[in-house]
Amino acid sequence: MAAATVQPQRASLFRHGGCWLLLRCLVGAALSLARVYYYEHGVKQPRNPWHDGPEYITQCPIAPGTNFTYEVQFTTEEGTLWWHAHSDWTRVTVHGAIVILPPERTDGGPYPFTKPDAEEVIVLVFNLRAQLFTHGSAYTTYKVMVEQGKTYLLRIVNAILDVDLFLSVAGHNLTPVGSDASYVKPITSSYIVLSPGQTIDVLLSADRPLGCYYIVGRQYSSNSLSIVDYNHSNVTAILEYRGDYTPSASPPEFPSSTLPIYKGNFAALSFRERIRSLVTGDHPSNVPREVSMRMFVLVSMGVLICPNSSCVGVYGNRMASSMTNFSRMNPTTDILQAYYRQTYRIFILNIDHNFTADDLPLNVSVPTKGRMVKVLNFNESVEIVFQGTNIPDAAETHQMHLHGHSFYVVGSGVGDFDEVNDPKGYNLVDPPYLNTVTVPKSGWAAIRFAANNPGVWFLHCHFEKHLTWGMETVLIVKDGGSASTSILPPPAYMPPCDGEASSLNLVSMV
Ligand SMILES: [Cu+2]
Repeated sequence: MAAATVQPQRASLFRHGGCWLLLRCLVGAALSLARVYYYEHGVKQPRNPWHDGPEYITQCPIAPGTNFTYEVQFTTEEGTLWWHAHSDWTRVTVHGAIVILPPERTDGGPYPFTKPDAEEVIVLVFNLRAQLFTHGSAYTTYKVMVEQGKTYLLRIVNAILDVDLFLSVAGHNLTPVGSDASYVKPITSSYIVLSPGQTIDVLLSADRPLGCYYIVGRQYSSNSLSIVDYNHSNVTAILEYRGDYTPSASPPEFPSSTLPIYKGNFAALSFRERIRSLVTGDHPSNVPREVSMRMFVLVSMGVLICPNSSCVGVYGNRMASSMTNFSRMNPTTDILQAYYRQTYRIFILNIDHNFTADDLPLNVSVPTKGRMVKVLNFNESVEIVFQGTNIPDAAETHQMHLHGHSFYVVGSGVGDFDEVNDPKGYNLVDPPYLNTVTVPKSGWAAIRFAANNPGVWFLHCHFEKHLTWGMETVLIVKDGGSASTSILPPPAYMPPCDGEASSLNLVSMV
């Protein structure tokens, strides 16, 4: 039985662009059962992967009773990001918003849009009654109080583990002005959609009669109903006008006509198609026009074969997910230390990628377990096309998130990527600049970025179950040949690892 709430901010860290933040993580008794890692989602951390956080990628666990201080440097980010634990599924409750204001001003400006009268941070979570860890207002309906005639900036974070979410406010339009801490062209929409890991900043004008209006989130379910049913509950909060009036005895107005249906594929695609970078003199687009490294990356569900069909997944096997037919497994030490100390070897395995054939090759539905990496030269101009599959009848969206970089989403579509014709439709003018891209169900998404941040950076699906099942890899960006283009030395203390592999064996993914 599920109950759902819209969660107000748990913790917000307000800083200005170009500044540093020290985030001290003390692992005490409350978290003694879990060894944790923290991660500042979307913060680029230039040359400093030591303070990025994901488990066995850039560090080993912070043991109970110990602490580790993260240095967080904000550079180009402006808007809303968030931080969360990055170990197993602990981020379900260990998270909070980060608000990065424009530089040099302390009054919240200058924004490249009409200055709002007030701001509100909303972190979206689903609370299951079966879960022990809930927030303070878990079972109460959250209220956003507004005054008639004023404009509000809602900073919305999707912190849900595995659910894309539609959100609509009864009687009110929403105007996105930023996403993933990058400004976007203002558009007027009656709803938004955002995937786990994504943030959207929207303006809302309180221009309706005094009263109460529901803010409603609803799962956008891209699964096949034959595989997974969707969550039928709605996530609700109330937009309440202040003023001298007698509230109606009736329930608040519900956004019945504007909130998309659960299976609203078209609504999700059409909203995302409208999101474009702002592109002004102060906020230019630097999308790479030429590409020096092109990667085609299959993102797929699959199974690991269990002896005698002894597992509870499909046909008695164990569920898995993969990138380019490899399902990632964690090492016993972290890849960053192995890279920095040069105690690793990279192997190349050739795996057939012909997943579009009618007679599917076994290695697509049964991925190979491996520790994948892709090594990139400094400042390489990279294009990655993520291609979703429908194996085994498990097509759904994937939310591919890259650490250490934001990227331009230059194109996306449904069906198989056409390498001849689809690039002709790329948006190289004002593509959105994000850190998490949603790959449409049974479709593809293309991103471009300059690999200008030396280090070891996690690339993974932000659906937590897919990450756990192996839809993850690592990009290693090599040093650029000078001190200012090289990875920083490690801090004096890094949490120790259980095992120190003399040589870590890795697999090149493409
Ligand atoms: Cu996924």
